[in-house]
Amino acid sequence: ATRKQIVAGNWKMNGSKELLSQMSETLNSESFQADVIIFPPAMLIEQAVEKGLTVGTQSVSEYKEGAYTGEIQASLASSLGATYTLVGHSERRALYGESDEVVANKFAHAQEQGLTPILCVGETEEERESEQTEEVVARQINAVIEKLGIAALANSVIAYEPVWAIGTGKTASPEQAQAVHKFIRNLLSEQDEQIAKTLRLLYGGSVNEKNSELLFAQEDIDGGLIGGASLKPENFLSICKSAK
Ligand code: G2H
Repeated sequence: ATRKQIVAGNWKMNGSKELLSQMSETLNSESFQADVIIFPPAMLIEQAVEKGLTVGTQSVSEYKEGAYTGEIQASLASSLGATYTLVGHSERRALYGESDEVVANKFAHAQEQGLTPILCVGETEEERESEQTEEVVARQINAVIEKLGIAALANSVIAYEPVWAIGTGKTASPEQAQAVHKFIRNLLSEQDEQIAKTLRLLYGGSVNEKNSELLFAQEDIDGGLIGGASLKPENFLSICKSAK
């Protein structure tokens, strides 16, 4: 594929100033074919930007400002130099009750404030076993398209993360992942062929330095969203190098 791949490291609620220093030293001493993005805890965003990294937030509020204690403000993140945000990560959906509608609102607001959203979608184990994978993924993507129109996806990224593969050590096989990625690309091409061709689709869920190369070599997989393995500079470096 001609799409430039992305390797995104989602630290979740992990890491420290020290890890940020080690990570930036490791990454800054190399150059990559892929775009490498770090999603540290929000409090480290400014320092990560100062160290020359491309940075995103793990979540953003759907609101512009106001009485929303503890939320992350998109405009402020953007003014500190963040350029991406995750929206609808499965942990936000499952642990913080983010519905498809809330995720669509966050997607819209992030774009308004100049952040590129990475929309996370994926089925649970139960949904996969009852053969609802495609239905669930289509519903999650269509919630954004119905609210904003297909054109809004032009400046975005989608990450397919099967919930059963997240932090469990169980990775989708390259064939399983490719099948869902192809389904997503076909779904988009029914509405806009150009967007379907250019939109970058990441795979997430227990990606590590051993399985990344084969996953990233699949036709419709344009890189990965990495959790656990993004906390170890050497492992993350290998993953970044395996992307094209
Ligand atoms: C999925 C992924 C990163 P991990 O949440 O978003 O985490 O690689 O630890 O499964």
